Amino acid sequence: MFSIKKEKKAQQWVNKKEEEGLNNVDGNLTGPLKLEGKDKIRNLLIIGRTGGGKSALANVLSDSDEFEESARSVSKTRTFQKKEFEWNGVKYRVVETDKIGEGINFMPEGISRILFVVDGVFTKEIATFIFENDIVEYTTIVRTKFGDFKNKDECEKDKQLLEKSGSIAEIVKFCSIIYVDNPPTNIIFSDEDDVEQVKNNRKRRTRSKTILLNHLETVCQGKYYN
Ligand SMILES: Nc1nc2c(ncn2[C@@H]2O[C@H](COP(=O)(O)OP(=O)(O)O)[C@@H](O)[C@H]2O)c(=O)[nH]1
Ligand SMILES: [Mg+2]
Repeated sequence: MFSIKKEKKAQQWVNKKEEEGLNNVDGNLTGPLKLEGKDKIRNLLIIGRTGGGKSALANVLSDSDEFEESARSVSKTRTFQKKEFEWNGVKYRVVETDKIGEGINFMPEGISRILFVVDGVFTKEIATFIFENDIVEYTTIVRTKFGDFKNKDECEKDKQLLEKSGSIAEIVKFCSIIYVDNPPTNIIFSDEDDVEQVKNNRKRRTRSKTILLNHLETVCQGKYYN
């Protein structure tokens, strides 16, 4: 639950940001960014519940199938798995982990961005986790399995609903939210329909990748978590 103390902390944080004059453009904080060289690797830490789509997202970003995706209920996420890739001449390292603390230890250069995968309802627990760990500024909420991800109006409607939802509203206002859909491409073909389905799913993944990396290009400017 969101305690009064937490809400106070949240409010203080918001006040501080407003005093600093940081504006909230399209959900992204713009502030005095410390620009780093292009060679500096940007670490992306993917966190979120089991089955939310962390491995799928890691594969989509790094154009691979090395992260094991599973529709089964038992977690397939290894405690820590990483892969490097490049986008528009910038190097990234994507890391999937269950434990945020471990992720930090494995990345000496620090974390450029935390990708918090949310595949359904944005709960108070998620908001509390983000506040408790003081990661509001470094977090992008990646809403996976969002069928209408290509439709700007639908994404905007969802965002507006979240911004009106009580104690999680402030978090939503200050974290960026990106909508994607990364449907499975590891289906065992039974017929022609499956072949078509996978073709289409690949296209959706490519589109999701572009949306997310365009966003990361603007927010990962050497702003590190630690
Ligand atoms: N339709 C759809 N399915 C997804 C999406 N992301 C993941 N999945 C599927 O959801 C299941 C769990 O995904 P996985 O990446 O293994 O979750 P993890 O436990 O968080 O690593 C797999 O069957 C994925 O193919 C998505 O954005 N859309
Ligand atoms: Mg996984």
